[in-house]
Amino acid sequence: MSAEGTDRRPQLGTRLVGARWHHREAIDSTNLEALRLRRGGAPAGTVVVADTQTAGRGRLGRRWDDVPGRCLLMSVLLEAPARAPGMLTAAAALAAAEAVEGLAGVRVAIKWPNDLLVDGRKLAGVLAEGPAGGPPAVGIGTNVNGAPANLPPELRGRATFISHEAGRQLAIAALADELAGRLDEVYHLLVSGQARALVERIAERDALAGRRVQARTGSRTVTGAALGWLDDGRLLLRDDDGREVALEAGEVTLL
Ligand code: BT5
Repeated sequence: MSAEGTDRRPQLGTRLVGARWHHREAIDSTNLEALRLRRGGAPAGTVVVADTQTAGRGRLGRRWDDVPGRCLLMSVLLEAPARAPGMLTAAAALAAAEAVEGLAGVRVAIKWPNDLLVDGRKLAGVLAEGPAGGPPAVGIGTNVNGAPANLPPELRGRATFISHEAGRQLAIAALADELAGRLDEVYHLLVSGQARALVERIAERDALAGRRVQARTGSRTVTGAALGWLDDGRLLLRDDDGREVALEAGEVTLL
């Protein structure tokens, strides 16, 4: 594959995603690599996939771990900052959930704002990041062929893999292509003003709606019932005093 990456859109049947496709054996972070490529002139739709990351990134400075060669670690440069940044994360989470369901037949729940869960265990996470106000890289890490025991001890009780759930291995390259195709489709919905349709598909897999939760956002804690996602990516809650609260960012725990 050339250093400039290959245009795989004809093969993938996509409009944007896959405009350049880069594979790295090992890299610090596919998000960081995608943003470096952007600074070197890479176009929107550029994809970076790696076999392993040496400094995989989660939110708020947290780590993303992988088992080399057994996880899909993928980042995509998108075109423009979304008016509702949370929706880029939502779009990527939906694309990943639908890709896993389509290829592996495993039912996946989406937990606001960025987690994919199977029976409460984390299968994948999404991190959108980029220069302030600028177009972002959207990174998706998915555990594919392995078992929780392959991960660091502190994650074993909280994580799972597609193969562990499906009872069979999945070709990581096939999952990458499927995810690229689905992301292209949902991103198009987002930029063409159809966020409602996207949120309806998330609602079918919402891990929180109707559940009692505690949400922490900044220094604030809200306890109440999760009502669901809004069209701009915020989470709507009804707190214990009966007030509706919409959260832009934060951590949610099921009570
Ligand atoms: C996320 O953050 O879930 C975002 C993960 C994004 C990873 C992708 S991989 C491709 C791209 N390049 C990057 O460098 N990052 C993106 P957060 O919600 O903050 O969750 C992080 C937490 O998930 C950690 O603190 C661990 O508890 C847990 N975790 C880490 N690795 C995991 C794994 N492989 N499976 C399940 N849970 C994991």
